[in-house]
Amino acid sequence: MKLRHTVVLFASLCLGVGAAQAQFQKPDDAVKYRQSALFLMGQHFSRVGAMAAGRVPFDAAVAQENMAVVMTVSQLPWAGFTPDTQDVRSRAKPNIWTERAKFDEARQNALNSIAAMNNTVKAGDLDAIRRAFNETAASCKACHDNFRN
Ligand code: ASC
Repeated sequence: MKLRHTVVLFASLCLGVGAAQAQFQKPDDAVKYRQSALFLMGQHFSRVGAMAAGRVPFDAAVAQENMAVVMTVSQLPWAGFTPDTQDVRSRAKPNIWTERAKFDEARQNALNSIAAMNNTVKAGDLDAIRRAFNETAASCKACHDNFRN
């Protein structure tokens, strides 16, 4: 099952971000899709975080590669938050759908911080990366606090 998710996500990435607009065969697939994308974002974001926190040595090229993945994959989860997934068991809170404008704003804040952090990572100043990482992590957390159980 895990492998199948990975294959689906990989195929979607190959097709480009437009694939994020794809219809899902069933609500369960939409949930798996968004969870897979958010899981990958977390994996790659935290690799940069480990450098920002000094847990692993800073390597500019590795940081850039990881941020490039975060930039691409962060386009994907949102298409999986379809209203028909409200009955699927997950940590998503119902106010995602009742306060959609607020949810979309939280998403945009996160995407903006990710883009700003990507520029910082490209520039390579570790102190600035640390600040950008903290801001991005705060934007992830704000969305989780409001919209995730
Ligand atoms: C991460 C990750 C998140 C965010 C969040 C920030 O590395 O996987 O979901 O940062 O924990 O508070």
